[in-house]
Amino acid sequence: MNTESIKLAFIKQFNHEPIIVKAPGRINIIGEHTDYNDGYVMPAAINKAIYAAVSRRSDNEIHLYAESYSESVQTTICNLIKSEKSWANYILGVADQLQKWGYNIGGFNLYIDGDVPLGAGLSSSAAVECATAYALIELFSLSVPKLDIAKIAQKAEQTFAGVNCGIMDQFTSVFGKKNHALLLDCKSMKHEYIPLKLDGYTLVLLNTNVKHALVDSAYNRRRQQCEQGVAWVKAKVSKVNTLRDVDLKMLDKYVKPKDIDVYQKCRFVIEENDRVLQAAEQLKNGDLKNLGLAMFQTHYGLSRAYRVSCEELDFLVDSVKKLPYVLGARMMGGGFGGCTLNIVATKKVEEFIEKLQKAYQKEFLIKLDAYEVETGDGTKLIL
Ligand code: GAF
Repeated sequence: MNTESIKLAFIKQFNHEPIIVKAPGRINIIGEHTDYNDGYVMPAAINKAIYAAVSRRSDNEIHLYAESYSESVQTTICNLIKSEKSWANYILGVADQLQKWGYNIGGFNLYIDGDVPLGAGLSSSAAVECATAYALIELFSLSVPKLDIAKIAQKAEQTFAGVNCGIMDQFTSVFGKKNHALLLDCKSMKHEYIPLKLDGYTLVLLNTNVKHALVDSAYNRRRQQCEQGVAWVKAKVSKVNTLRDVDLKMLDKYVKPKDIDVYQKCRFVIEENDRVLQAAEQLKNGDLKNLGLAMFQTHYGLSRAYRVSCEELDFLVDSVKKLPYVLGARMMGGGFGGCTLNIVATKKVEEFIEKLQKAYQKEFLIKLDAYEVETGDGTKLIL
């Protein structure tokens, strides 16, 4: 996929010259389901991206075309409501939010394509939102701070896609930096770039190619449970506002007696925040061995306590635990399918992929896709 081919496809569709924006997908090294709890995350942008090509229209209409679906949607900027086509909602949601934030936009043509695998937990949706936001900002010469671009994109996902997501995916798509992980404090929104030095090791994604039903409602339910836990603590300790302010003692005292399920979920988040801070130090010190162990612990917690894993993800993580050349592995993103992230000795990557593909095919009769991950830069104008 390159700038020229996207430009030509746009011209074929709309008969105009476009400007083009590229927004990356992301991996998350550690810090899962912590972002909407004001916690810590450590993701990185990847070299797979969504491209949005746009041009102005002289009327108030919005004409969209998605290459991956060979589908188009048309509406107007005065009638921004949810579409039946879910891909269009990520774009319309952003146009709606820009207006709600007080930015003036006119009619536009938008063509979208990309190589972020869809539904694989690599944040293709956040990449679509960030690409759209950035493209419209350029097209209508708006001045929007970078952090607000991420927030507008996040709000679009919440309102038009119905997922009450945190800020991690959109933040990473906007702020990502090649060869670096991002340590983000989702409470203060302060971030730090940590060089991703993997001497002799490679990050490999294994895509289960499954996405189990009701992912969005299960995600929203987890968030509600965390909020319920906070409410029970807050009733006794008024200074508490999010799980970030809660410690394990408070949890044991005020949440455990009320609901063991809510307790386990809150506990996972508090422990995961600690793991992220330790993992950041481990990465800085080149201690990949302990970083890998932390990833296994995160997976265990996501599977048993937070309960957002599935058979296929658990199988992949369990299968690699025994391999001496794999330092760590875990499911990534919202859960219930998508990819596992693995730290694998570079010289064993081929053997690793072949082995897992065979085992997975045998167990589930499903093809396992595998990608070696490279990091990439955040959202930018490329034409
Ligand atoms: C999804 C959400 F979009 C993120 O905000 C984050 O909560 C993640 O799941 C889980 O860590 O990707």
